[in-house]
Amino acid sequence: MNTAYQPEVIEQAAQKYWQDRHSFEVREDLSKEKFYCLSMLPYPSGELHMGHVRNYTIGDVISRYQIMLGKNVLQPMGWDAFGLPAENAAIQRELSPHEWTEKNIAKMRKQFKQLGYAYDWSREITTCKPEYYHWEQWLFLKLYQKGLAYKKNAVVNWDPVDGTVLANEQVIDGKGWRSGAPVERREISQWFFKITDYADELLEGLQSLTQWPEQVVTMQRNWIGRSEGLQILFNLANDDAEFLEIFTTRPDTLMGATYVGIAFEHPIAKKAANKDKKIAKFLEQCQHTRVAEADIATQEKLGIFSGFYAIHPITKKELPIWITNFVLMEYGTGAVMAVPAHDERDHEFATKYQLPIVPVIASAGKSTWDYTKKAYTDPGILFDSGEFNQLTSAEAFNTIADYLIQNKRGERQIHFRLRDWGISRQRYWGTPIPIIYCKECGTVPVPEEDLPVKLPLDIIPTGHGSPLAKDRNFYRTKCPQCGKAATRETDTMDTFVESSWYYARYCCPDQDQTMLDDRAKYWTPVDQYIGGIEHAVLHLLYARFMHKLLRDEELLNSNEPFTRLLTQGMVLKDGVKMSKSKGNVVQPQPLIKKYGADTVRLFSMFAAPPDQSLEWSDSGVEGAYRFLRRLWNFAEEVKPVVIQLNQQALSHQFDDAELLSIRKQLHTTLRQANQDFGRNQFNTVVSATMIMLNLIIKLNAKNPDQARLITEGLSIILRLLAPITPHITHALWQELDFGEDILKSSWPKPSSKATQTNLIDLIVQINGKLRGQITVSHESDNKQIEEMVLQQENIQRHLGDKSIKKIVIVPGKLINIVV
Ligand code: ANZ
Ligand code: ZN
Repeated sequence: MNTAYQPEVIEQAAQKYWQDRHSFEVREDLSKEKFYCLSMLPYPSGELHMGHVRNYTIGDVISRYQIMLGKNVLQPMGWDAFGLPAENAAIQRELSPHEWTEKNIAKMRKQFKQLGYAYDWSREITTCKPEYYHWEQWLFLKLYQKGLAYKKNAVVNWDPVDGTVLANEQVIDGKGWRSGAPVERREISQWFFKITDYADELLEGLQSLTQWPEQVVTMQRNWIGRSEGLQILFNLANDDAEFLEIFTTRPDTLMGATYVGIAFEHPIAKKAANKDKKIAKFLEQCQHTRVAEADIATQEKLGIFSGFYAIHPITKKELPIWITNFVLMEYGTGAVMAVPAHDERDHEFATKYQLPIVPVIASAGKSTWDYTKKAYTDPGILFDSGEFNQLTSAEAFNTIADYLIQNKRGERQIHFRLRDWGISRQRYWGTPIPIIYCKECGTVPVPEEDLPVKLPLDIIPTGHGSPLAKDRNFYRTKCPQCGKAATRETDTMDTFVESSWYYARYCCPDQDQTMLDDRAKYWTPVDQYIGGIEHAVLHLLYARFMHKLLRDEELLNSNEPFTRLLTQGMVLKDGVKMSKSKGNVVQPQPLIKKYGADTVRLFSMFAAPPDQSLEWSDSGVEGAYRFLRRLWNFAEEVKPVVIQLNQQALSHQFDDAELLSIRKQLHTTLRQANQDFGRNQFNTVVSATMIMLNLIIKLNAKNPDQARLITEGLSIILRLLAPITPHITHALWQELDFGEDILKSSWPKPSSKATQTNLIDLIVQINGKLRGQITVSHESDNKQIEEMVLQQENIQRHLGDKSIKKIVIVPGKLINIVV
């Protein structure tokens, strides 16, 4: 009796099979090659969306494929459980973030299990648990000892009504998200990790990441932003003792400098403001409209003349000093020599404020470039530059640099765009920073043996003030040095800290004596990491930094955390990103219910290559389901014959040309599919299995030779699909008696004998028009070939009842039927 395809039944059975046998729980095993496959851990929002499904299915396909290749595969899962959404939800619903988070995790874990992901659940990590953040605090102390964690003043968004610091996401159009009050910028003391100490290594390490998307490597390189240049000293006019330093990467343009630009926080700007109310007002305005660094380039350029002049170090001319909103205080020296003829920003500003534009560089001596319209920013040859005329930009860089250095007016410098990582958050739902403040002893680190500093769980934040400062039990403590009353740090750590080392902790999640043990050295680096492109810069950079810190603590023994990176494309609906805010989210849950997890997995792998965006399509899901049902029904139909044959099929000698040809197609398709698996191109693997099914479904199972080919074909299709649709393939593998556990079967290899048969493909034409193709044996004579061609269904259709005048055969090439 044939059974119908019932995804619910077979999926539950397969999941139970894996669970009972602990199929995905792994240990270190030196006899096997290890493979660590990791998908970025989710934030437990409570809702699984198609973006998650796609991400986690890609990781699961890769893991299962590697298992079938015989490797020792680790694929863990956990929860990035600290963070603002929990706190916001708690404020809105008046329940503790802890409760909210726990509930969401339970919901999502259940959904993950329904999707059949091959996770080693015994290693599950929840970052808001003390067992986890204990070691983060421990590392903080190590970094503090080394001076790699330190405190300095930094600006925050301050909501004056709620009396609280706001995250950037909580500032909407310059106003607090709850109070609606205009947000102020306040400077407060905060904790930083000294990532800049590792800037050079983080940059150089990029060269070893040959299996990362180039785009991500470029983004990281730009973020680190190494610039070689010159710091130049300018004296101020009317005051020999006063000077100003600028940083430039283009000393070759020095003779074209027409003004100096300074940041509004620059000391000279402050000095100017003391003398002039208009300037003071301008500074205040800058303070309020400050934007993110990324937007500086596009915002309207504003400025005001400071009243001061700088003296050009070579021409001794007086250059006006302008206070501007496009020079950053945090970069270089907070001051630039402006060369409007050769820099776009300087040009835009000079045009707006009618400052002179003096060109000094052209592609070949003098040029036809209209410098009043647009800056010429390429290197070139110098003119109107006195003794430096005729030098190339590169030569001039060095000549001018040497000249200024000799005159003690210049210094070669390397600057990085990268800033130290501000890890302080003035929030409740995060890892407490293990620091105590004592009136007598100052800043005192919590002793290691007092860790973890536990976050109180029973707080329901109100959105006013700092919740941790209000919790007396937490806030008030004793100084570990003098024993007197002291207070705890109420800042918590940026949640990026937890997600920058979790991959290592999965290797030894039960270790309670230290942060990482030798198991972490066995499993790391992660062989394949999968996640969204939105993490291209920060998360990946922080994890790379953390990896180096852990290596320097001798807890790890490699230089980079992730060997190969796949950034999956977005899921779109009608061309726009599927997202809650757009209201176009498709929930996976109802689809799993209707079609089963295998269909959802198959669709998300088939619809596009993993790194490209995927357009959602209901009919595509329907199509995926139909394919699986067709596979199931066919397998059920041929089951009795397959069970009889499945032990011998592979060694059989076929001599029928048509069967040989089909077998050749099966194996060439398999060869391509295997290549595609290797390069994570799963959509074409799926189409390969569709082609294969089409090839064998036409065969007649009653014919013993054809039945053998059906058996071989099915065994290949099932194994190719096993990583993608693990449940149906698990069930059919057993049903057809191929073995007990398809994951333990060997990966199918194309037979070179099958693909190198002495078969040739001939084109079939009717009156010179291409009408088909046939495969014949090398040995077939013309008569046999003619017979075969005329039997072809599509040829018969084209011929209809027309009478054949003659058949021309060009050996090895084509057959032309003349009618
Ligand atoms: C003169 C000049 C002429 C410049 C020219 C460029 C082109 P990167 O490559 O990013 O390091 N600059 C320096 N400090 C700055 C700051 N704090 N805020 C904004 N801009 C600043 O850029 C270095 C260049 O950016 C420097 O070289 C300086 O302008 C500007 F034809 O100096 B340049
Ligand atoms: Zn003390």
